[in-house]
Amino acid sequence: MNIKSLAKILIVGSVFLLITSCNMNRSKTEKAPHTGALEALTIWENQKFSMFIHWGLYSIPAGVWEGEQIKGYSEQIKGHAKIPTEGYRKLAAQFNPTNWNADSVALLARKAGMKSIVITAKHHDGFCMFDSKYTTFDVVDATPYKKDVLNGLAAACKRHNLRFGVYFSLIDWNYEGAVPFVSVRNSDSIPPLHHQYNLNQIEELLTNYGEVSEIWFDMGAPTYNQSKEIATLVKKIQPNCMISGRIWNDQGDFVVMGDNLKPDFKMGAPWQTPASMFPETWSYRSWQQRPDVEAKINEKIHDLITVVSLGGNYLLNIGPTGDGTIVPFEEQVLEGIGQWLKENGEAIYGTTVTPIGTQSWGLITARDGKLYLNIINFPENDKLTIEGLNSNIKSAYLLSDSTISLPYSTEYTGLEVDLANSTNRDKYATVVVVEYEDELRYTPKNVIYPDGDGTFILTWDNATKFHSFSGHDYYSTKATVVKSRWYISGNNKQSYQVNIACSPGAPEPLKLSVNSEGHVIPLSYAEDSLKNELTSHTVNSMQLYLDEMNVIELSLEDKSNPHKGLNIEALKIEIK
Ligand code: H79
Repeated sequence: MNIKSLAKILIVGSVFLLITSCNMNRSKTEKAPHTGALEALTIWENQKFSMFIHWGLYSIPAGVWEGEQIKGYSEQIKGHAKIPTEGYRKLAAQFNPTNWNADSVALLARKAGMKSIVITAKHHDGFCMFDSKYTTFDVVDATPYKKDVLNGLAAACKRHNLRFGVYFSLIDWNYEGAVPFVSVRNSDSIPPLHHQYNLNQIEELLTNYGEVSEIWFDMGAPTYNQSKEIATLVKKIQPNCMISGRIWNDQGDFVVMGDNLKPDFKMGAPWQTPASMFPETWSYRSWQQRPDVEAKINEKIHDLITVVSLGGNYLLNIGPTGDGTIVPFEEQVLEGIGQWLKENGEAIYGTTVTPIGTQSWGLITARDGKLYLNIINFPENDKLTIEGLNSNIKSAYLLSDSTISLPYSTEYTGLEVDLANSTNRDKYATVVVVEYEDELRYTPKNVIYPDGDGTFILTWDNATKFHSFSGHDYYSTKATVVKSRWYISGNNKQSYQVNIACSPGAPEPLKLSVNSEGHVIPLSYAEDSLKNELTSHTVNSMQLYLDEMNVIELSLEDKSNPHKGLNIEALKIEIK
């Protein structure tokens, strides 16, 4: 965008800064404001790996209707096969899952290394897997099974030390007060009667099943007020229950990626990838090809590592059959992941994101003083390199066997670990631990050096951007930039002048932080903010002690909504 066509201007207020050391470990996502919420969010973020269960009446036809294999997600067979509501309701008479054993399911989740289970309380078909007093189309009133599935699973989760969450679709193909089924686009509006019905059932879910770790809303196109009202109700009953971003209108606590999608960019809000065993379906499909368990274990371990290395949670789904049997293939996949985690879980649980991006050989996770190099493609020359890493390295060894120490060298361009004598290689992902002293020192590729006049020029283009998702339904959701960051390579000059000119889409108070918390420059809009040109405003001379490597971040001052974007069109920050 032409800088001259910018509409609004903002300038910095004055502030004197005292800069201490740069700590690049502090690259966690920004958290919600009050302590209880922050704690609940941290617990949720630290789960890393959880079980999703798609199970309901649709598990009985299992992707076949009137002898025909029905394409499209099998949990939506009513929509895909255009089954009339009366006919679909009759499935309830067949629901008697004698093989369902909530304890076995919970134990399988434990064995897989999962920390919670999220089950479909109600999917788009409107059938409730819990005893709802607002409908008879539920597992207790309408089936020969007569038992409340959620109740049994919540109790089993408690017994086996797992957190318990529920999936709840905001659309309903059974409820008379809902918009009649139009298409499997599933993004219909929600009439007032249906909204009230949802609120009633959400209240039941959060009242009758003990602590609910997350409520996973999905689809529909609620209004802003409807989303807000649902979120308020959830927090009123269970303040620590995490709300999925598919409540829409920025009312969720965490962002949900599209089905089976991982971000290929950095995230600046808590987030999760929901994944199915095969992208074709979530619920059981009798004709699903399940060719190769090991290949699937490999795929899912790599996805888990990728998601965690980007700071997210991985929610991996199983689809039990109509009689409650866990599909053996799915059980084997989970056990395979669990075995890997048993040896390598230290590289996953409680880890943080590093500023070091994806490497050709794999992905990096971290905790204080340690980097975990998760090798996905073994380098042919047995050399694992991280360009730009200049920390004081203490040791390098295999996570699975710390007695095997690996030779390493630190050249001026970065770190190189020699894998030649690491014989103990994992068939899915080998993890190398690198321990370092002091802080993590890393020079990213987009580091900014002073220009010929000794000025650092920070723009929207040379920023590292951190994203969230914002939208009013599945299809309108777009990535927003919630934070931008610059790495600048400084010297010890003590007095820098900072000039900022910025064109926001809508004026919101911003803040610029220098080298982590505590050194914040509040930004306010200038009186003349409707000028037509982005002119450079010489503001204040301030004392800025720059380290060798410095992290400058721009974000909204008000962080109460983690999804709200900066809404910036163009920006120029000069530090000279
Ligand atoms: O419960 C599962 C799905 O039934 C539900 N969300 C997950 C967790 C869902 N309902 N509607 N949608 C998802 C809309 C999804 C649409 C798309 Fe696609 C998924 C568009 C692209 C990927 C499915 C596959 C439809 C087209 C291709």
